[in-house]
Amino acid sequence: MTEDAQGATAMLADLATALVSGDVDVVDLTHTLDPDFPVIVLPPEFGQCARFRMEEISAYDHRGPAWKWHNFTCSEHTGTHFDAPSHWISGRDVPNGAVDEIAPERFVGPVCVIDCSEGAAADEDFELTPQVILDWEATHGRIPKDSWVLMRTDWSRRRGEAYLNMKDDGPHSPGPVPAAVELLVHERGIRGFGTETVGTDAGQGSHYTPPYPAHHILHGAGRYGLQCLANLDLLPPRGAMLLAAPLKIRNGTGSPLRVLALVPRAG
Ligand code: 23J
Ligand code: MN
Repeated sequence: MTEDAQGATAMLADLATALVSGDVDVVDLTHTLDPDFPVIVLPPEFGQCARFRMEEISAYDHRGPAWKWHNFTCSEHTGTHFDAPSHWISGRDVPNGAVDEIAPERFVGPVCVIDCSEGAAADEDFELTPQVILDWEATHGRIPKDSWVLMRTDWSRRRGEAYLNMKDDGPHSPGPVPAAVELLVHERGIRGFGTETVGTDAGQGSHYTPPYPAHHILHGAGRYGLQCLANLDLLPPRGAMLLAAPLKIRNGTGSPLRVLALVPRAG
């Protein structure tokens, strides 16, 4: 073995030890998939996303005496889910832009968490601006290239109608302004951007230029999205490792998934 390979082997052994001892926690950032979990609602002239549905095939009964199992249906964009570049027109020609084409090493990587929970509590249309990012960096250091950036809002604690927060003029929820996504993608070179809300964009994101700037800019640059995340309050601002591997759906534009974070124990 080379010295590098020995070092990497030792590092993985240390990780295994840390996982067993609890020095590294595994934190689940995923909502439970069930029919009540809200899905995005678009204006009525557009096609709509399906909620999660489950039907019993058998339950240790005449349909299958020793086994229980279900069929389920949902959208690629139902529940806690991954957005691939091919989801958006700006990313339609991005190489390896569908979930089945993305290289597996892209599914494991470092993560930064920008806490916008106070702002979002005060203003349901709270905007993540470049200044919020620069303020975060002044405290925590520059966002490393190829990391995930997650916007914490505590929106995941909302239930029922309050989650989509639909008003006469459409949904209201926090999200990034175009210049913030430009900064993250083109100046910091992030891998992807994730939120606790139903989209990577603000509820009113259709009114920006370009419309839905997170989708447009991220996917146009071959970057990824994560939505409907939970438990972001359990993550440190930096230093955690994100595991987010979508289902391998041929030509899939996204997928529900289990999102996990490896988090060093505090203190
Ligand atoms: C389609 C159109 C607009 C949006 C979305 C989907 C999502 O948020 C999504 O789940 O990717 S904003
Ligand atoms: Mn999506």
